[in-house]
Amino acid sequence: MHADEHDSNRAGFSTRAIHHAHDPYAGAGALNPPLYLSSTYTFPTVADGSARFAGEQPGFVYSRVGNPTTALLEARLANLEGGEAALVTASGQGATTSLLWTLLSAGDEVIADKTLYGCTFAFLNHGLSRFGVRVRHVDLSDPDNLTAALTPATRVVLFETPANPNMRLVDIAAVADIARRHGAVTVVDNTYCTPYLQRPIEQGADFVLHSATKYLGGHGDLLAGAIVGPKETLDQVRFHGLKDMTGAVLSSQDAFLVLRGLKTLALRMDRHCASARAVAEYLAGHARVEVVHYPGLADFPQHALACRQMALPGGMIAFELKGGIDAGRRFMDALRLFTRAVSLGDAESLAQHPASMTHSTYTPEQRAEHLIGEGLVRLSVGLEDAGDLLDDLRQALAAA
Ligand code: 3LM
Repeated sequence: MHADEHDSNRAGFSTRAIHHAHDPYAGAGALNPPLYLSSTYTFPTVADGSARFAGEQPGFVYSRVGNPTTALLEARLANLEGGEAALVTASGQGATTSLLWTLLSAGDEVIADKTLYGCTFAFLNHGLSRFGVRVRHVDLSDPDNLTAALTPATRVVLFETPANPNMRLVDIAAVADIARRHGAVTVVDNTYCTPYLQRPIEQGADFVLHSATKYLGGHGDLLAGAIVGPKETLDQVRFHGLKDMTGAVLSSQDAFLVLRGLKTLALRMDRHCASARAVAEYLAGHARVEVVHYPGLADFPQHALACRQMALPGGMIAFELKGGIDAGRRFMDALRLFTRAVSLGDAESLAQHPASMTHSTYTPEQRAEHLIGEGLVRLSVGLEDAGDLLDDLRQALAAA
């Protein structure tokens, strides 16, 4: 197939994840897109170089601004998220910081959900707030709270859904609608879902953030991030936030690996979700388990929203054992197949303790205020055989 035959949004998700924007018959006829290892690009004449710097001529200049391999990844991610354009970065953290440094100035205000990944929380509260940006945390699981909290200074509304680590959901369409009517932009961190499960821009959000380190790359062998949104603003992020302020540029080798990961994204997500459902149901029925937070469970408080907003309930689970964190520690130390590590979305199933690991950037008081339980255990359900995962949980729960 030539590239233009399957670029349209009529093609299915996996077809686009594998083919979009690369013509294997072009150039050398390579099935896989070339990996461009070049920091700089040539100008046929000084006039051409000047025109490229001025943005008046297409073409590459320097890889801090763009590279053909990262450009293909950007085209593919924009297509899969249903956005106008994308910009890839050296990490998810680089995506968050490059976007927010570009959108915000001193005197502006960010309204963020209660629960955020620990380093996003730290960037807002220990970073941006030192530069005259006001940060307020509001429980966005009830959109009416946003209506009450917005002020004329509110420029950005930021949230994750499901939130890392406690799995609270936010109604993207409702929150984006309220924010837009007040002149604020909505930024959704879609790391937990990927565009295979949830496409926030189609629901009214302005920007999507990703840690592509997770499911998009899918193999735990790289760090990468992405921003998807309107081209005009992403050009500002590229030429200012990324080029001048953060420099958090993705290497083309890692872009190549993310492109490889995307080819199997749908297959992997189906498997992650099916196994996570089996794990969540097993835990929910276990006498030693206090509570399980998984959007696919019928008694999950926001189950109806999950069914409406997510194609499948995802591969992440949070739960608490009876006996709190002491029991949780014994359980985690007894795991043999689940691996004790942070991060998520890898082939390997991972277990971690948010309060002392991913969310240790919050003080204990802040964790309480932000609904992050001290005893919470987080699982990223991987791609191993589900029966083996359940066997491991069974023996570790017995040991706890
Ligand atoms: C983690 N999370 O284990 P990178 N947004 C979300 C995330 O979960 C993350 C980022 C952004 C974890 C990483 S903790 C030390 C390890 C929702 C990362 C940041 O910069 O690519 O790590 O993405 O929850």
